Amino acid sequence: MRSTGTEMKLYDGGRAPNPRRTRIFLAEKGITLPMEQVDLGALAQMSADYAAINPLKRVPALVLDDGTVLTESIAICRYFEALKPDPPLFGRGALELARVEMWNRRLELHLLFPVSHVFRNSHPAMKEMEVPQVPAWAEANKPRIGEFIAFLDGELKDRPFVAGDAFTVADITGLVAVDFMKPAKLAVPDAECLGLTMRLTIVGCGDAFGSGGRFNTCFFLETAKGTLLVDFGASSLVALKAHRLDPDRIDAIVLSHLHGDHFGALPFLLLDAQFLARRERPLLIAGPPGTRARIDQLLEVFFPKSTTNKWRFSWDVMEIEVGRPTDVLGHSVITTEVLHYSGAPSTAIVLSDGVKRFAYSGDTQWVDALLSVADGADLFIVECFAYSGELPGHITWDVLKPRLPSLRARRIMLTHMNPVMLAHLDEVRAAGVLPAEDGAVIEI
Ligand SMILES: N[C@@H](CCC(=O)N[C@@H](CS)C(=O)NCC(=O)O)C(=O)O
Repeated sequence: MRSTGTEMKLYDGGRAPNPRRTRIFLAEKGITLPMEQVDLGALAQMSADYAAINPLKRVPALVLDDGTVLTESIAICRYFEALKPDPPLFGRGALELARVEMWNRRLELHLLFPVSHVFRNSHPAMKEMEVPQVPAWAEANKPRIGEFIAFLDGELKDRPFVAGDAFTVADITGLVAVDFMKPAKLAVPDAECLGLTMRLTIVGCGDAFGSGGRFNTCFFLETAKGTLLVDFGASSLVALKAHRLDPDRIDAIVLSHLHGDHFGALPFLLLDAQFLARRERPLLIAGPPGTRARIDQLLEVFFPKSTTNKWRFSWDVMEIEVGRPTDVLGHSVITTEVLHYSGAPSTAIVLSDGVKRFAYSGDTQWVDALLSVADGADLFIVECFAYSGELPGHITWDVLKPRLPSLRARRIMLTHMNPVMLAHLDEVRAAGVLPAEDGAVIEI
């Protein structure tokens, strides 16, 4: 199969289980790729454009640089396993390879597929994708799922991972299948037990100037407890909509600092919620001391008298005291002051849902406090505005690179890059660091 594309791209399907398998696999490998969302809710997989890429009209699909198209989530995973064998996720050596294959197939045949049959044959939203829906087939699969889960539970008593001592693709299939039980309305084990607690979508990772066509900073975090954004720069409302992320899903926004490229779209979000989206749910905005006054100024500059609006939904501002652990809708947030002038304290943020830890430098020049911000983080996103030399208020690759070994985070990702820095992403990857990409989705 071939398409006319010229740049490697993954056609992704958001929460759907098979695209998720591939994304989690890529995240474990430390591989980032340009992605395009195929909106299954809008049946975009059925469009003529997408059918030209995958005539089977399913996601995921990977288009290689030469236009070759690979489909089937596990085939795509195998492709990347061959290109980047470490860490080995399909096992190594005859016995391990076979064991991983056995468990992956068991988890597909006895868990993922039955859960999918239940979902596709019973959920009203699937009417147009599963034709005809056969409710009796959904019912027939339900007891099989319970039996297999009980069997799996017994197996997992003596070892940490499904196929042995190491995390493999079989664990990814299991994790995605169990997570898929929720929309299928099957009783799910506690999300925190599954370690599936935080998912990041990069809405924007650009600098203030839109370098590389990237949107301003905005990280979209979904946890078992809610949907939180970190920063909301001037282009972030447009970016959310471009990525088909519904602003109404946002429970809270946490701001690192009060520069336009990190909080400038708040008036547009609030007015969109008021007049277009007709939001009813409350919204919490948390930021450094001074946030309330600066949001009011912003509202008045862009939309005079908007501060006197009679809001149809409640929105509150919480000013986070620097250095004091603060609860934001069940998440623990702790900020650290960094070095970047913004008329109020500029901060780095550590946000945890109790299981996973997300850390972000905010905008800053290098300060040693970033070592403790990164310490123990599952993902540390650090700004790296420029490539060479030293700069006031921002980190450069020259400054960051020698410090990478002392950053004790599971994964490190660069953001907020200017055009020169963006031209050196190969060097970043070679150093084992992920470059952020707008639209990338990462299971933390
Ligand atoms: N075996 C394929 C299955 C792909 C598949 O069924 N994808 C679903 C999302 S999980 C899909 O595209 N569904 C759209 C539809 O059924 O119309 C794989 O592993 O990639």
